Amino acid sequence: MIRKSWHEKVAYQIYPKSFCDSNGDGVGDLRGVIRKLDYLKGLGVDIVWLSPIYCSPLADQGYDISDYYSIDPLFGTMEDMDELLAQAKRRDISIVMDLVVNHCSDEHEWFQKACADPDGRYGKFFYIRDWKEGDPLPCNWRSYFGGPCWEKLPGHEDKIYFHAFHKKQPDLNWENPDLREEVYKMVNWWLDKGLGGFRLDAIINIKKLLPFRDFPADREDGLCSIDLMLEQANGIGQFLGEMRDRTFAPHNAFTVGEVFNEKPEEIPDFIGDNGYFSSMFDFAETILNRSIKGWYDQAPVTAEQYKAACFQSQKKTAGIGFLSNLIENHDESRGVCRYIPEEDLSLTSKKMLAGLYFMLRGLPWIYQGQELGMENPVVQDVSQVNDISALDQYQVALDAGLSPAQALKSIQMHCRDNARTPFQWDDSPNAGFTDGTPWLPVNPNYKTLNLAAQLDDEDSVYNWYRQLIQLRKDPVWKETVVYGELIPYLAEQKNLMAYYRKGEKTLLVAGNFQRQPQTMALPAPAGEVLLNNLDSFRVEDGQLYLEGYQFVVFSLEEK
Ligand code: TEU
Repeated sequence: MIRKSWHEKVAYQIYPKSFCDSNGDGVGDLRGVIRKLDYLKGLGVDIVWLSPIYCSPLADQGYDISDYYSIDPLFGTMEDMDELLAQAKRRDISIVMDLVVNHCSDEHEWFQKACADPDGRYGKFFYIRDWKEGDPLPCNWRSYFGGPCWEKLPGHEDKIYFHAFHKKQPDLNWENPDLREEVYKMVNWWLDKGLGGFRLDAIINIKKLLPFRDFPADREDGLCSIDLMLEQANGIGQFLGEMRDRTFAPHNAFTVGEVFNEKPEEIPDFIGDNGYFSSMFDFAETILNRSIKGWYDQAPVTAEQYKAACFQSQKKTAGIGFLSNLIENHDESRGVCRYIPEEDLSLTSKKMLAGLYFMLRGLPWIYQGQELGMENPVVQDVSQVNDISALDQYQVALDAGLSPAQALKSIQMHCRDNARTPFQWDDSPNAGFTDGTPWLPVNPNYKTLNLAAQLDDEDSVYNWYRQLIQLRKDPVWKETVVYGELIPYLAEQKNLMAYYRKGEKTLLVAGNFQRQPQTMALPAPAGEVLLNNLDSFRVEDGQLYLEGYQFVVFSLEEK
């Protein structure tokens, strides 16, 4: 595996709408991000991914782009963006944007022109089919946000178009070279401007199984999961390889793919030395216990499952490339609420989870607020829900026979609003996020859980993340933390997640993923303790005593 400079970095995701509002309209903006660059630098961040800030009707919070070349006035201006790029560069921070090219907005000029003339140039940018009332749809795939993937083409009674996500997100036809050229032109335009690279949204969906066809229905609605078509659609590499060669590679851009459902044999093609992307997110933990029936049927993740998923991901990418490791993002619940049982949520358990994923081999990502240990808010009523995906899943739960109270409970864990509540800067009104009314309510726990309270507290989650980052960058340990081989240790021992990192030196990383204490046999005498989320480090007869949720990283003395 060829070593690349970004391997040593630490990456951070900003959800601009909820990060920092500079003008009091209740929505975070680019000037807010600029204002907080020193904060990010102080934390130790090198790469920042901005969720979409392009012009958008915000049907899916900016993942429905109506103009790829403009900034939505809600977030600022192109001058603000240029200043952000310049200011970030000054601090040696690289800015990465979302590249949302599986679909655009139905308000994008391309789609408007396609509606005006479906047989013309722009009609071929989309998947448009003839259809009349009573005909079967070209396929019975269920869109990610519910309902069929087909919608009537505005202005045409006899035509429909395909959308894998919301009906306001028509899919772009990647089979059409003319469309691909437009995409590459746009990508190069941004990279020429000085953008560091892209996070590739929903990219696995750009290759469709054609001709469209039905699969057996998996719910009462007669539709089937779109995952079935992803499994069978081959040949995405032609598009991704072409995009890399025409855009990312000549610019030496950093890219991270949002890739679910990758086929194991394709991993080298995706993230090998000359992969389509620099890296891709590891969603193996994210998708644990997903159910075809919907969110209401999804069981909580156990420590054993979490450990097995991490080790499996590590195994399949060892020696090939770097995964991007995460515990949460703007689509998921807060990791500390997802992977730690509610009754065990504490400073100690939050730090353990942070340590366990951060020390894995790969590029560590921090989602805004994660470094404070931010938690899911408790949704009291469905009328408070903003996320279109959660609203759909609420209905799915009702349709399955759950009561409204049960349905509400069922969407609480996976509602995408969970991680989208405003960043908690301090204990002033609205957590210091805005002087106006925040677009999504601030989590009421901000009075005690906020950055200002954590900055100078050396025991805080924030300072724990700083320690993790410092260790990754420490000249003595860097090679081992970044490149050391990951070898599971005592993988069979229940609720113990431990692994070696073997590089120039040997480290042992261990977390007691349960409330009860347990002991761990040491393979060799412990050397220097580099991280410990508690004070004690007790070894007796070659056994390390670990308190509940204790997490330690230490070197092993060479035998
Ligand atoms: O997500 C794509 C995607 O596959 C997700 O819908 C995922 O299956 C789900 O969120 C898991 O809970 C991306 C963006 O991250 C998301 O915010 C967008 O809504 C979506 O693409 C459409 O652009």
